[in-house]
Amino acid sequence: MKLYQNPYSQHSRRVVVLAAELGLELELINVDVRPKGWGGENERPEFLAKNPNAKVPVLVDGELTLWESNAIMWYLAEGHGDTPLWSSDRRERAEIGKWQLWQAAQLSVAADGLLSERFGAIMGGPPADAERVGRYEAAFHRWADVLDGALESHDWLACDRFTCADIAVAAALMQQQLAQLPVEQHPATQAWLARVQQRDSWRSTEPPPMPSPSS
Ligand SMILES: N[C@@H](CCC(=O)N[C@@H](CS)C(=O)NCC(=O)O)C(=O)O
Repeated sequence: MKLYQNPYSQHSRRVVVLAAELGLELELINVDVRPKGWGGENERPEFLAKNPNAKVPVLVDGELTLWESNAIMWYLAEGHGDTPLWSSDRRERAEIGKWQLWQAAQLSVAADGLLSERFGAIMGGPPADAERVGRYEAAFHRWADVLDGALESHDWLACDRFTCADIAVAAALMQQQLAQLPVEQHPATQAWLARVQQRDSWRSTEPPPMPSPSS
């Protein structure tokens, strides 16, 4: 199986961490991903044929070409057979999937927004817009409060064990430093993130230091 991805992308990372947890070999193909209009490989016709959204990750498994990181996670987890990271029980699947959908719809929007404001400025884009940063930060705190609430009395997000839910949500926070995500103001979330980051699957998939804007 081939995964078109970028090592600094939160959406790619959740798939790569899951593959490491499952002991799955994926052929990683790095895509130079840039915002629309910046001439990235993600805008080339051959990539758009795989994902018309011009986004990573994309999994290619024989005849199947699949985009959306959480759909890829479900495909890999189900293909692996019985794994505690996912479930054959429909209630558990719903509980785990709920967090993955929440990550995509809520948390990642705030985290990606802060990253694009702050990192975009470093990369030569327009300076961060204070009003937009304020809105994304307020949204980030709102969603991190939800995480704190779930994690105050539980070590993991779903089913009282480490699952796809923890991988998907933790990956959304992978650019904590660069995006200046205020995770430290959310103690239960910070402690849980440290637990995820101690896992071999997280450590072994850590991206190399970010190249400087001039290189
Ligand atoms: N919901 C998508 C989000 C994918 C996404 O936003 N990927 C970013 C990289 S982290 C991307 O390729 N951005 C390029 C663009 O938006 O033009 C998923 O979970 O796969």
